Amino acid sequence: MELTPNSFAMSVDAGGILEPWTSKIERRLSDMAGMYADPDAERDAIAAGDAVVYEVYQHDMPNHAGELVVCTTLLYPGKVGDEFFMTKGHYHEIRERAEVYYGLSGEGQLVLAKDDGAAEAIPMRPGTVAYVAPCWAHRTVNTGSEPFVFLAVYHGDAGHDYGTIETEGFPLLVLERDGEVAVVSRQEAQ
Ligand code: S6P
Ligand code: ZN
Repeated sequence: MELTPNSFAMSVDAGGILEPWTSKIERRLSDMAGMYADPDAERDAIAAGDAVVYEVYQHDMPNHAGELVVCTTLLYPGKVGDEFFMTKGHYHEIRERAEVYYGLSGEGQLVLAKDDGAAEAIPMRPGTVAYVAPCWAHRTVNTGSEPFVFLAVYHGDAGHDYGTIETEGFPLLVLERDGEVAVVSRQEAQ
């Protein structure tokens, strides 16, 4: 496999878009159907316009542990019922692959979970550098009223396992309760 031969610079523009990007992901509510806690609110939100929840601008790299993939995520503000807009969330296919998140604008929570049931949430704002340790699934949630934008850096061979989260979900939900941001266990929310 050919490794990236030369060093180079990237930049993030005022709108949070990484330049130059080589691939873009756009996810709407319908692309993550079944992931929000309130199925009726989710169905209504999809019927009411199926909003774009987030976009990812990525500079792809060779699939090699020695490479680092860089990308920005623009997670839009919104709610499904009382649950804030969020990413699908994933484990890395190679579980031991860590990741770094760097908050650029807006505010949110980084929700983390491990397959032994451990879970936690790290608040993120501009300037926050969050270390996603090996073996932790991760999801971000926009708890503000502006786009929550962050940069991520991860190993070229990490891969993404979405299926485990699609089946099991996260143990923690991020909800608006009495006008406040509340991180609650899924059992407590039901
Ligand atoms: C990649 C990294 C992020 C997410 C992005 C979208 O390892 O964690 O770039 O891909 O925030 O989230 P998701 O869960 O749909 O990939
Ligand atoms: Zn990741």
